[in-house]
Amino acid sequence: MAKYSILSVAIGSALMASVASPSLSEVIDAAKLYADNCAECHQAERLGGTGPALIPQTLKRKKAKHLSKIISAGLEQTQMPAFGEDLSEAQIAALADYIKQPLGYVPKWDEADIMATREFNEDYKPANKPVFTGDPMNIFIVVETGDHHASVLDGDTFTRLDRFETPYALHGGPKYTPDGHYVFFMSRDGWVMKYDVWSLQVVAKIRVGINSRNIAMSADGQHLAVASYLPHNLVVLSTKDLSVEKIFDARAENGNSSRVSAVYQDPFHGRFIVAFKDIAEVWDIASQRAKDGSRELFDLRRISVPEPLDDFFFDQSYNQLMGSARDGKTGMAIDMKDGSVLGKIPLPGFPHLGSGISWKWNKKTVMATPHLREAKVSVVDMDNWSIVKTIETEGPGFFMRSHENSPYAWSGVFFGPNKDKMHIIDKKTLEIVKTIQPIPGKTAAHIEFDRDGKHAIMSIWEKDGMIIIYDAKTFKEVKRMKMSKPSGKYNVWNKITFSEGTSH
Ligand code: DHE
Repeated sequence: MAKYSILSVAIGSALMASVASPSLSEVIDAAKLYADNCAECHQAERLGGTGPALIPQTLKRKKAKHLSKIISAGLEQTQMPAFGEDLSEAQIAALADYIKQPLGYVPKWDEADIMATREFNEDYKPANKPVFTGDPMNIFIVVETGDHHASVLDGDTFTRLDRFETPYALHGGPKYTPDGHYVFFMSRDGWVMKYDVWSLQVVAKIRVGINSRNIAMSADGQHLAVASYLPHNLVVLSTKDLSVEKIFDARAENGNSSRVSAVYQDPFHGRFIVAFKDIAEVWDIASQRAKDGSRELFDLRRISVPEPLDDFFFDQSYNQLMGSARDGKTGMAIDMKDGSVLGKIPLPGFPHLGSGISWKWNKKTVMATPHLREAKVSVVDMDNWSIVKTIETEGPGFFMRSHENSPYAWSGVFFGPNKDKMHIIDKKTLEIVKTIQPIPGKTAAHIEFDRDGKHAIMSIWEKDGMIIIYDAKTFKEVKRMKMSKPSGKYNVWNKITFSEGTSH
């Protein structure tokens, strides 16, 4: 595997002045400390360079105490040095506080800025067929966020075919081209990386946003859309060479600007569907020219909705979507034709619709979603958008998975004292039939099935973690493989066929 060098980013001129911490600036000049010690790698305005962006959107829930520890001791397996000997405790605390301050403006990051970051792997050699003997449709990608790598696994033998460095802090599912040949990753810092699954090599990468949310592949595999909070936009790249094809400024009809929450592929209508954080619109963007000529490529159709909705779930036809309202208590079903409300669903406890799955139940289709703040899984009838059942769990969850060939749905407890537990739900009775606790005290999260649904693969979401492969029928362990905080796992077949048991 060729070595892939990290790009040093030319950001500079596009940016504006930083915001100092008022509380600490009287005593310690945190902005100067930052400029002297951090700016070289993390960029003068904290937007990221060879090191990640140091802004609240990227640092997320990391507490100042935790950040102080990193500044003081450095980070293993990265180029982040330890400043504990050079800076006082108070200076380190001031820096930790400083990087948690909001930017206070929306940074510019235009086509020229984006294209200046594109880097091809010079050692990349394409292959006209897979260089491995296993089934290319049963390949898994495992994202390992512990040390920012990804592993490629043969899904028949569960052996590792490759392991490579990814950009820092990937988020959301990687997206495959429809033939499973290439896969694209996105990091919270807006880096998009293209990887060739057949030749097992990184192809190229490019920084599309400053703080990005997720990516979506067009049905024809030609275009990749990238949703960002910073700047407020949706960028479409060519999947061939990662060049910018189109930038949509995220502005409502009335001119209001918004963060873009997420972008989704609708495989049946040849379109991207875009969710916004701050404006009451959903966008439908043609991801291919309509055969009857009724829509040009990238034609934008705005759908007005009653309030900002994000975190979508779609019915299997993609004619209706379910979004969560800002209050974190309600789901809203929307007709994609005109934005009319088909139903309001009481979902208190912050449902995570993006993790929802669906299946046939009593001749209907139901969807099930975990909740980020409450210990329950809600099961919703997708014909009339009513709650069929609320399943009590041992703690709030994040991810859920099943497979067409499995009678069970697996749903992990992600938060709280029972985060080491995984529930297995019977899709017929809607009852928990088993709760497993693979390693007490270690977070058990995120399941993915293999192509045939015979095995369920679980993450032990810890730095010294692993994946555990289970027989999906008997729930017996088949194999363990060490991994560094394995987050999501993504099977080529389940992804490209839009399996109802997996997130899309
Ligand atoms: Fe995610 C998917 C939004 C926090 C790990 N997450 C998604 C998707 C959305 C989303 C919209 C679907 C995108 C896709 O795959 O194309 N996530 C959000 C949030 O709004 C939230 C709650 C807050 C935020 O800061 O963004 C959030 N997510 C997290 C985390 O804290 C997680 C656990 C750790 C991390 O990596 O940041 C996390 N999210 C994931 C993963 C997926 C994901 C692993 C892909 C799941 C899949 O199976 O497809």
